[in-house]
This record gives sequence, structure tokens and C-alpha cells, in this order.
Amino acid sequence: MKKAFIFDLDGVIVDTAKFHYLAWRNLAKGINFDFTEEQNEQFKGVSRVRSLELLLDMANYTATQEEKDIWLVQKNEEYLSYIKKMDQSEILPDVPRVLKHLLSKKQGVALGSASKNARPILERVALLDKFQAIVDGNDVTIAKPNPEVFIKGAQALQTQNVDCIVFEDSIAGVQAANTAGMISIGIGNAEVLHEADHVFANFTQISNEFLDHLIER
Ligand code: B16
Ligand code: MG
Repeated sequence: MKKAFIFDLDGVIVDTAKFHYLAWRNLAKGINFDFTEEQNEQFKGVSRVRSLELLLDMANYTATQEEKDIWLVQKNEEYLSYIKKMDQSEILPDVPRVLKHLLSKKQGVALGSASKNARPILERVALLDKFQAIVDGNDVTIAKPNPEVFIKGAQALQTQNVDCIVFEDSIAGVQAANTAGMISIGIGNAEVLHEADHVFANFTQISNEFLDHLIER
């Protein structure tokens, strides 16, 4: 049996939410807004443009299009300065073991991320060659919870949606997988991700036997 396993990036393979937070917080300081880590939770899985809109709403700040354009570039430049310092130690626990197991069983493996920086991040952590297809923020026109990103991943691996399994840390991503008719596996808090078919705190909780069960079903 051949299935396609589609991985989200931020919060599933690496924890880059902390870098997004630092960059958004510095930007918020410029408009005298104290952006908290708790507020940053709402930015997970959300596109860069939509994140800025959310931040401006929170700060109750009406920006011109010119300001928005400048800030989007500024935020990304600061984010990239953190990404440049990443290495393999930033890969979340047991992700390499799961990838290795799936590839040893000749399964399809793809990335499905909202980030426009997915490729440089995978390069930094030396995982780029593990993915047979990469669908990221540069390839999609409609953001999660729309299933476009995962449907494109399935197409790239020439696999039917019902034969796809998605690993996601965001509610919007789980909803996107469900809408596409794929198996959704939430990585994180079971209460937050209750719409997922299965939820695990992290990959250390996902056994090779469970992966085999998904392959054979
Ligand atoms: P960028 P994912 C998402 O990645 C992040 O969770 C979200 O916080 C970020 O705003 C978005 O990518 C866009 O990222 O600014 O790098 O294009 O979780 O879908 O892998
Ligand atoms: Mg994510």
C-alpha cells in the first residue's frame, strides 16, 4: 500500500513560532503595542499578510498600505535573521525517526505549509531531501482552513485525498485536512485540536506500529 504523508512545517517539524513572535513583537513595539506570547498563539498557521492584519486589529491601529508593505518586509527580514542561525538541533523530537520509517516503507512524503520560507528552513535543518514534494506559501492562493495546500500536495504525489495523512499543529490546518477528506493527525494539545482524527502531544508518542497501521488501512 502506498499512502501520502503530508507534514505541516512550523510547529510540526520545527518550532519557529518563537522566531515569528520575536519579529512581530519588535514590530508591535514601533506602534507602542505590547504583543504577548499568548496573543501569538492566534498567529499559528496564519499567513504573513493576515498576521499583520490581526496585529493591527489588536493594536487598534489603522495603517496605510505603504506602512503595511514596509512592515511585512521588515518583519520577514528579522525573521530570516533568526532562521539563518538554525541548525539540526531545532528539529522537533522524533521527526527524523518518523520520516526515516515512512521512507523505508516507500511511502509518499510531502510538505504542506503556509510559510513562504519553508525551503530555506528545511535547508537549514538539512531535511530538504526527505520531501518528494513541497507545497508552501508561494504555491497557494487560499490559506488554511481552505484545503488547497494539502490537495496540491496530494496531486504532487499523485495520490487520492483519501489516501493522505496530514500532520498539523493548528486548528485551521486540521480543518483543511478534514475538508479535503484526508486523515488528520493533530500534533499538540488534544483539547485545542479536538477536530483531528487522532491527536498526539508530539512525535515521540507516535510509534512505528501506528504508522504501519495507517499505511495498511
Ligand atoms: P512566512 P505553517 C505558518 O507556517 C506559521 O505557522 C505562521 O505563524 C506564519 O505566519 C506562516 O507560516 C507564514 O510564514 O512569514 O514564513 O511566510 O505552520 O503553515 O508551516
Ligand atoms: Mg503549523
